[in-house]
Amino acid sequence: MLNESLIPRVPYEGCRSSYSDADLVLIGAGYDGTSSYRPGSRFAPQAVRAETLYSQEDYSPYFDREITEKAIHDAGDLDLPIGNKTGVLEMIREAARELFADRKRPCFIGGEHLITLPVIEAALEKYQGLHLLQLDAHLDLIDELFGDRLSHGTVMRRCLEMLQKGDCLHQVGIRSGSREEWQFARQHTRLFPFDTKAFLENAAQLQGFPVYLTLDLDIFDPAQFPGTGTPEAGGIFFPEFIAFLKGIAGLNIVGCDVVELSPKIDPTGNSTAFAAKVLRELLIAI
Ligand SMILES: [Mn+2]
Repeated sequence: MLNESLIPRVPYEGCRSSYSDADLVLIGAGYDGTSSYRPGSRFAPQAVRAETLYSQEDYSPYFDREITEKAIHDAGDLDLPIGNKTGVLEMIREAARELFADRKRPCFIGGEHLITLPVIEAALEKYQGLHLLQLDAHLDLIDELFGDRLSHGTVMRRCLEMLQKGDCLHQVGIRSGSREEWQFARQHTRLFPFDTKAFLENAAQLQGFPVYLTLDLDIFDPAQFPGTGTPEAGGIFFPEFIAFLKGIAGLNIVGCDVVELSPKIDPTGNSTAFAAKVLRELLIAI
């Protein structure tokens, strides 16, 4: 156990709420140590802030709301011991514990998808009956990837083991995975492949439950979002994402993360700008 606070209390430049006043706390977890194809998501938190997050319009015409109406504190980035996976996961878990204990709703900026695992561990200590809502191109249900049980390809399998009940993991927009993973998902999770429509028809069932939203940006079609480590053709487009956010507006979202932006893969910067807008609309919507 670490005794000192892990959450940087000096607000990032441009952020308007103090930590004590904040409902939502934005925090970077730039780890990409298990990325199997193209790494680089460790650079995402800084890229999102530096290039776009604080230069966008405050007003969202989709929600008729300004981001300044939300009490959001940007705590900067965790100083992760990159290269030490156990240490990275432990630090993220402790930071998440601290945020949940302080009654904050964390929004982690990845990093790769493995960063979700320690956050879910911490969330389960706080919230009984937690539902995990995953937007992703990939199932992430492999038991071992390259002999490793802890990777961005196994992360939802590990989360599922902690959730213990398959009807608590909702996998939305999925369009990739091995036959074994798909068979496993059909038996053990609530699977809504290819788009968000079927999930939204059932979203009311989550009313009253604490819900954690994990957004793997590779759910989006690579035509608009190429800057990710494992792109998959056939993804959703931005207007569908806005409809999804409207569809979950009544749910009790207790925390979220946005993962798998790899900014240097898209040197135009468009993917980073896209991710920043996604993040802004998400923060305004929840
Ligand atoms: Mn994923």
